[in-house]
Amino acid sequence: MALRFFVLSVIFVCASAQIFCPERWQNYDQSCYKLIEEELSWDEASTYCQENSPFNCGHLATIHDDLENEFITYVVLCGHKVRTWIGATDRKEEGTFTWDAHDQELFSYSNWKSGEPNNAFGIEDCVEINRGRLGKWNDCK
Ligand SMILES: [Ca+2]
Ligand SMILES: [Ca+2]
Repeated sequence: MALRFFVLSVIFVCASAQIFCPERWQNYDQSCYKLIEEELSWDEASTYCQENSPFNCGHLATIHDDLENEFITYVVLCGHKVRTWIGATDRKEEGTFTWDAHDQELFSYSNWKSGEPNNAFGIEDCVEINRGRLGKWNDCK
């Protein structure tokens, strides 16, 4: 049975120039972020983010460098500190992680916990943040 975690959602703002995030969303770089505290599977979380963003361009959080990882870690800690999905998955090809959905973004950064990703029991294809250590990633189901 799939574990159900809270979701960290990111929305990409479609317009360039200055970014004004909606109320209760947080701005970082060119994006707006919001921690969604619902118990959802990774698939449900992905769908939720796509269907519940103000500009219809939301998706699970993607992370591209240490500073962004720190920002996301901080956003998650403002919630109830439960397990939280990010948008990475290796569903298409085992061991090759990519970002969810309409992401042409390269998977060029990762912050795995020591020993991860381990694809435990051969079924771990989605990624959570803050597992074991702050800011660290784990593949899970
Ligand atoms: Ca896997
Ligand atoms: Ca794992």
